[in-house]
Amino acid sequence: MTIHRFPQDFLWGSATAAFQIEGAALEDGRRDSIWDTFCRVPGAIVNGDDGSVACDHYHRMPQDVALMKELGLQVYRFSSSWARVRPDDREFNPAGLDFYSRLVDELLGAGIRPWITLYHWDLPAAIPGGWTNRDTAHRFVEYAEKMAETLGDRVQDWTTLNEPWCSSLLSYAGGEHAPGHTDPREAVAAVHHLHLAHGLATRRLREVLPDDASVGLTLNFTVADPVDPDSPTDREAARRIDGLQNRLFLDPIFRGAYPDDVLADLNGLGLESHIRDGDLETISTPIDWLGVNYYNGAAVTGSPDNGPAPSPEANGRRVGNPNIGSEWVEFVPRGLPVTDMGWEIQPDGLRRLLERLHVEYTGPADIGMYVTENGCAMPDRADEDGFVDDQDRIGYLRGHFIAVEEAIAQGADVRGYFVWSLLDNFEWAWGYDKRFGIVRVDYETLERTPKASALFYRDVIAANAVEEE
Ligand code: GBH
Repeated sequence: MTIHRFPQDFLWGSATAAFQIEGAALEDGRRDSIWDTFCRVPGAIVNGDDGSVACDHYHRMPQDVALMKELGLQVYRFSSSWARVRPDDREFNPAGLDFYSRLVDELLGAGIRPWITLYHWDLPAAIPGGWTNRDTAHRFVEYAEKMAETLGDRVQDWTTLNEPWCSSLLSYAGGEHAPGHTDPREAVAAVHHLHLAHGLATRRLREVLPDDASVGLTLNFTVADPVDPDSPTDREAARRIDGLQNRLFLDPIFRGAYPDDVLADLNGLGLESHIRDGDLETISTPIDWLGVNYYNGAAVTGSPDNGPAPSPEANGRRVGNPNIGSEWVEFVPRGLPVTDMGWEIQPDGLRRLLERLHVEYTGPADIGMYVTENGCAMPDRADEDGFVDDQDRIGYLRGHFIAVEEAIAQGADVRGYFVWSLLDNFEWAWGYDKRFGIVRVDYETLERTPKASALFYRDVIAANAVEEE
């Protein structure tokens, strides 16, 4: 039996996001975020679900932290809700700030390192124009500064944005995420303004935070393989998806420039018109680490002559196509096993991704990586005690842990891993239908029950090693 051992100071944790778990949507001064309003749009969310109660984490936070401690988590990645902290985009809300302060104290008391993300998609609805408006980047800096002043004495690890691909292309062109628009020109404006928000906030955080603070951001990646590696059009499809979903976000940050080939693919959508002098210097302010979210691989094909491919499915309905300028690219299943999301299970994609990022981006910048999200929705079935024997999720996690260890053995500087997610929670357009947790949540009673995967994860953390099956 092969045992894969992790470096001694490797960090093991789990991740959540405010809107997906907190609930208490209109309590203690919180106001609508764009996700609260989007949930009211008929048909936007499966079953008409919303975030008003979610996992009720806002009221059950101390018990949830106790649960993390039981599982042996060393670090907890959570997000703060901008709409709770500065509800109307005017005064800051003391009760909102106090919640995150109490959460941090609870974590530190339990010996768990707090890892904060400032933006996991719950933009205050009161901000005019959302991310199409350049001014939103400046509003974000004010919010980031306030959070740093409030928590900077206790929180070392700061993330500006989670997955700007989702908050730009999937939200303003794909229409699957709030605000649910399908306008490619709005999407490129959002891309640039999110980048700007990240760069400006990184600079401000460094001014406000103590010297040993660490600032980075989390991107989501698609490892796109050509269906036929010998087909020039399939290779072109793979280049385009890599450009649009990966390099469009990596290059401004690591190289201070948008990639030329992607600008050409987006020709006519006006991305350049949003760039002002100095923006790219700001955006490429050095970061201390890169957060890597990886869920699945994808095989791509298609041809511009075929016209637009059907857009990826949102929640059983087709909306816009997030692959702007490359709408003809088609994602095709290649017969691998899939999760309950229909996403193919391909741990080797994670190994390849980490090795590539190390060689092309984080290595040259001399920074490390963290896998800030990885996990799966599975068709869980609970027994009468609420226990889920999720051997399928264990298999998924085991395969991806091994992939991370193999990447490290090949020289990739990966310093930690966070399972998505601690709890079953509000899975965006899919509502409560899809369950990503290693802990089951009964949405009737809100009771939490660790699944078999949580117990497996506890053992992996304790051993700092994973066995091949
Ligand atoms: C993350 O986003 C989020 O950060 C988190 O909040 C969320 O709950 C979690 O993942 C689970 O969804 O074209 O079919 O190959 C996920 C980002 C981007 C991952 C699109 C899957 C491609 C699917 N997703 N990606 S496909």
